[in-house]
Amino acid sequence: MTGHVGELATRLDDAARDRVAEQQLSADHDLSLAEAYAVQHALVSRRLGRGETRVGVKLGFTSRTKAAQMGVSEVIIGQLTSRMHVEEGAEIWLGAYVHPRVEPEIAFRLARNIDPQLWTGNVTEAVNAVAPAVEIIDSRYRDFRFNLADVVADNTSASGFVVGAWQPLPASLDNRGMVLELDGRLVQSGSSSAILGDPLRAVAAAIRMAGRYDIPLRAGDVLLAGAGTPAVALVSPGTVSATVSGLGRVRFRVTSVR
Ligand code: OOG
Ligand code: MG
Repeated sequence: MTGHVGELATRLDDAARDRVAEQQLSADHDLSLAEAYAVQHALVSRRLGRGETRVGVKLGFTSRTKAAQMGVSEVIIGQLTSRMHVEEGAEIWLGAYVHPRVEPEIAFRLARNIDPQLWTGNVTEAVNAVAPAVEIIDSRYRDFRFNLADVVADNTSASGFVVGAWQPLPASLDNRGMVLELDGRLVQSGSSSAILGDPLRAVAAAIRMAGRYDIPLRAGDVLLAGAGTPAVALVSPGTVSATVSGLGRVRFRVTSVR
């Protein structure tokens, strides 16, 4: 590869730290998917080196409307760290981000450490709880634009996540309404079936992809299945909430003053 994995990871890490959008890596690097995941690992390692811990994984582009919004058509996996976790009801500061967006998600909790090579394919053995969630994505790239390798290298725009009350896994999770509201105003609505036809399929997809790209899966980890609708830009203070029918609502606040 021309350029170095560590150097590219530093570029993206600095962009997040300085909250200044960076030029797409694809402008001067033709990264393969494997190289892009190597950059993602280096980026996450930098966070771990600062004392953050790995707390889960997330899928991207599991929903067609979401993939269409970004012009990317392949499912990707990213890594969640402790610093990205936002408590339900807590307040985030807009100034901490480059150009944040929010999207309604479904979160699963891993029931055990999973070795993808040994996994039997039984979803109910892999996860033991589900919750409504909001993902805060924040591309480190200019204009929130990227190709597949760019967004993989940038840890799939992972920036924050808020998880509501955990509950036992119901028999089915498809065909559930998913709604995103800003200050009580409906801004997106969709169905959980948009997520790979059934969000439970996201569990299998995440395990497969974690195996392929060497991402650990541990008991208690959060697994974000991917947005059920396109994302919405977060530009002003207020309250963000996501509701998933039958799973309830999760809420947090946004402020423009520190
Ligand atoms: C990439 C992340 C996609 C999802 O839920 O589909 C994603 C992006 O859109 O910036 O998190
Ligand atoms: Mg997402």
